Amino acid sequence: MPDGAHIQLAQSSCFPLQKSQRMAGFDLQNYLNTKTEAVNGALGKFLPSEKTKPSTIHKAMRYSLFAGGKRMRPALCLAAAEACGGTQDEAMPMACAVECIHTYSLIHDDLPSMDNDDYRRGKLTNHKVFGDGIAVLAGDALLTQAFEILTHAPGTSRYSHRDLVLELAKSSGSLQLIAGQVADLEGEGRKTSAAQLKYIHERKTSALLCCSARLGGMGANCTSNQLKALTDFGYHVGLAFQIIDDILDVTQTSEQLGKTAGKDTASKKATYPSIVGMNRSRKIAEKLTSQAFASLKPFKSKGDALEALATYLLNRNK
Ligand code: GRG
Repeated sequence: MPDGAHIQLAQSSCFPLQKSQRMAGFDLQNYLNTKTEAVNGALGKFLPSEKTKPSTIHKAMRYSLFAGGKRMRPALCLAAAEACGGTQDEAMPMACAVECIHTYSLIHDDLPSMDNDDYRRGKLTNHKVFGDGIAVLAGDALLTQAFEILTHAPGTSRYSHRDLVLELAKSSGSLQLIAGQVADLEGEGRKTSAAQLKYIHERKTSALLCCSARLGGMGANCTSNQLKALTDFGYHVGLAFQIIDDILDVTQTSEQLGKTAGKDTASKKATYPSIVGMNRSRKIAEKLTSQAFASLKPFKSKGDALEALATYLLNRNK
């Protein structure tokens, strides 16, 4: 099994949000392990092997892709598909595509010209191992690979293949993911308001998490009401995810996170804890998670995996 296939869930939580009675029987650890293994297997098949020439680029792509990420975006995609009555196999190309986009963004974000990080996913960053040039290309290649993988998702009666491509392109393009990164870069060293920070979080983080859930639903031919519910869910979970990420940067060690901790404080970056304080940040993340739960009502018990994922994302320790 590739590295990182098993994820250890947080043992304790400082958050009061509890699992509902129905959810108490849901084995998220097993769910995540199963999904991660399936996603890693599919990614391994979709990507050219390390031996394929030019082997340096395929080694570099696989190095970061299999470095042990939590696979939250694919898990949300697969869980959303299941909530809408779809199958894992149908949703897999979309789950793999969002993970390729996510990994590309991490490789580029770590470059010296961006966040300049030495560690990611518990390993040296891509450019530290392969050099800046190959790291740029590995990110580019994963971005392109995502759309190639998406061609394996044929579309449904409600959503054409074009709709799926548009969804991924819009979420990762200059109005969303890239826009968030631009605002982040341009905000460095400047006073950032809570509204500006929300703008960054919506685009840098929430957009791709939301897209993951929406693609899962679309691939399962969801109704427009289900798509709206998944959009609300993904948006709120995405914002909560980034606030927790900001909190963990302060409270956890580099070893626990697998990347350099305390960077936001050291670089005087605007974060929720720095703007509204730690307690208020936690309360906001909890409220966002409650709002995400509320969007799941139409799915009844079929939304259990999504609810469990949202709870995990709130309580995670890495
Ligand atoms: C397009 C270069 C470029 C950047 C876009 C996504 C992004 C903006 C930058 C990456 C760094 C960052 C702080 C992103 C915010 C989202 C986030 C918290 C990513 C980390 O996601 P996890 O915790 O990572 O799911 P793993 O490694 O577990 O997959």
